[in-house]
Amino acid sequence: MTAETPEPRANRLPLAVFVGSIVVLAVAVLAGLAFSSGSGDDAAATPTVIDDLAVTIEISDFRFQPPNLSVPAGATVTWVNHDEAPHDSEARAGRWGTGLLKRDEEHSVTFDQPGTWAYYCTIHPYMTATLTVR
Ligand SMILES: [Cu+2]
Repeated sequence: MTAETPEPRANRLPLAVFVGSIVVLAVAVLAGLAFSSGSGDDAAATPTVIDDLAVTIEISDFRFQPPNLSVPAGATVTWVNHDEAPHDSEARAGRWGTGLLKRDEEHSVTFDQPGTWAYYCTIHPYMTATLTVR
């Protein structure tokens, strides 16, 4: 009566499927978090003020770093993509863009005129950032 009998094999399969589903769900949630962390207010972050005339913006983990950058007029800004995924940087106003950057590719743009540029990745539009030329 109290003796435990091993479950027949056939009854274990649904448990494996259940556990497998939990794992898949957990991965999906984590992936969702990763995506949500790459969206939203990056462009509104506190500006990183740089005085150099040569500045690099790293694209990594689906983010532009720094996401809000201020540079002096005449600065050359270089975007470098460190992700496996391709990215680009395109001004919302459409005046400039880096073109498609595959992993480890880079593109430089020189900004002579003051202004504030909102830009984003056209492949992943939730990747947003701001560049101010002062
Ligand atoms: Cu992208």
